[in-house]
Amino acid sequence: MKTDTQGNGAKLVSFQLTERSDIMAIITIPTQPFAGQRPGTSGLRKKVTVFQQPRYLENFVQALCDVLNGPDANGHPGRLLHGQTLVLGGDGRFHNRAAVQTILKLAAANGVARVLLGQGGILSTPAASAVIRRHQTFGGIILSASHNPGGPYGDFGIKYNAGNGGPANETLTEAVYARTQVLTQLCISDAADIDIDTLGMQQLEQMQVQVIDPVADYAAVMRSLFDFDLLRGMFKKGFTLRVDAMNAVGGPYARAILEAELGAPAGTVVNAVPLQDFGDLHPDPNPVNAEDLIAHMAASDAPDFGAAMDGDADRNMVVGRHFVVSPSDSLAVMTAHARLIPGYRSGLLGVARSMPTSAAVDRVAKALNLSCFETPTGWKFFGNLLDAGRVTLCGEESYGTGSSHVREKDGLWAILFWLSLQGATGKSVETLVREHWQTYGRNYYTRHDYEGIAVDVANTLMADLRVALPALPGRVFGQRTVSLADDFAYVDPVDGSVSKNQGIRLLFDDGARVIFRLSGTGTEGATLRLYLERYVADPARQNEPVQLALADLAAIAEQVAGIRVRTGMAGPSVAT
Ligand code: VG1
Ligand code: CO
Repeated sequence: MKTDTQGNGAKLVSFQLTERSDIMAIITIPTQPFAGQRPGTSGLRKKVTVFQQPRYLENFVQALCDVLNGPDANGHPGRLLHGQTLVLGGDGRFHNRAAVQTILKLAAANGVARVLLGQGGILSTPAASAVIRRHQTFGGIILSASHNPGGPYGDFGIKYNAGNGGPANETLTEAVYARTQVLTQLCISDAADIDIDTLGMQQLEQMQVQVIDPVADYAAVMRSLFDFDLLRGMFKKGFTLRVDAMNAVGGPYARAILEAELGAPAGTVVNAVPLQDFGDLHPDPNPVNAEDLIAHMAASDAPDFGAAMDGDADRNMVVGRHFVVSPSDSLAVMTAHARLIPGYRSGLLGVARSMPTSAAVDRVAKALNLSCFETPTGWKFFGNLLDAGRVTLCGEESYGTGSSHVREKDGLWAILFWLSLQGATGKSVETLVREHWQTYGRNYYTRHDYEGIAVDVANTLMADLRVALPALPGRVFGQRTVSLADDFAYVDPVDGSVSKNQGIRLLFDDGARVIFRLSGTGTEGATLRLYLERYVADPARQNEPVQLALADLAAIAEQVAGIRVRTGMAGPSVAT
């Protein structure tokens, strides 16, 4: 051990064995805080060009390591991360490979003993969660901006998942943010890049890097939940499926499980090779972005079942022949039939949905006598409920469903679930949903996104709504009366933590809802999300086009918030 100062200002605090200048060493480098490194709904997401700034990624990861290392008894830097194992991988988007190398060098310098790295730096978000859980690691770092566009001018992202496999809670993400704002130095190895493509063990400083098959652990979890023989039998009998992986990370997982293991014909998974820029597709699986899949499912020779996943393979869209399933309905149908699936044969502990997700699942929960929780948007809020054994299935309106098998939403899991439902009942996607509506009623549902709004316009709109809230209850709009108007706040039933300002909701006396919320995943301007929902019990009135069925609620939203006047937009940029 020796202390020295290098020409670039970096301070050499230790190096190994000899004093040869090419030997790898752990060095400290002075740094300065970057503003705005606060994680949003799901991690820190910024333009690639922002992440490419020298020390931008380094600062965030150093802050994370500092927080994870914790203070010792005297308030000095602690060593909680020392000797621990972390999982590392990402969705393969542009900058993924460079970021992996940087993070490995920081991890090695900050005491991490071992990293389980997905081969090529690849791990889908649910697979990363599965690896953390199966190998009982300290936690993991996931590199993804999920459904955001990729490529050199697209987005990049990073988030930390804890030892339960789930996204860090707000206490931790806030602590990391606070640390980024006072950081003065980085501790990093100056070793050469390692080979991230060859399976097996390598050494980086004192740290072992184990390059692992990104699919193996995840596939093992799927095998434990679903009846693979039943699914194999379906394909043998000619069942047809089209999975659009949108040139994103889900491709290799879907190919390995659906085609190689379950015998679906080659070509069942399309856009199956992950590309750094997603081949210019927007890997957000909704009917607008996955229009090619929608077109195939509307053709005369449509497959029996269609599905798509997003950039990091945690989202799913379920499509039948000529029939698109809303994510909120998907959660409700899955809940109603869960016992048909081996992994859920003994029943569910409870269910949870994010606040803007439709209340369709609430009706199923009531009928099955299950507890049903309403959480803020973002998967991190399901973690405590899952860990405490209070819920088994969770879902969000944004094409996300998942269960206690991991602590992330899971796109391919949802596809296997729906495939299994069709195999077990012999019914089509459309029949399953229509029968569901007949039994439970239909919750017409849509989300209108107003993208690229000026941040101050969006903030003023929300602030004005907050001011208007107290006068809204009792106000009559056409046939409806407002029964409740508030800014959603959540008290976590497990740890009592409080999350405020989670979206403005107007509840009406007929069960309809209008919700306003600002997105927390974008990287440019603000996105206003308007969520509209209306309940119809009468089967004779369940076949209206969705936008038509909700037009009167959209008009109420406009009357209350003045979105068009404020934004100058004639309508939403996306309505799904
Ligand atoms: C969006 C969705 C939210 C989801 C989040 C992360 O957040 O609305 O339901 O959990 O993305 O999904 P926001 O704050 O933009 O509304 V993913 O697949 O992008 O990690
Ligand atoms: Co995602």
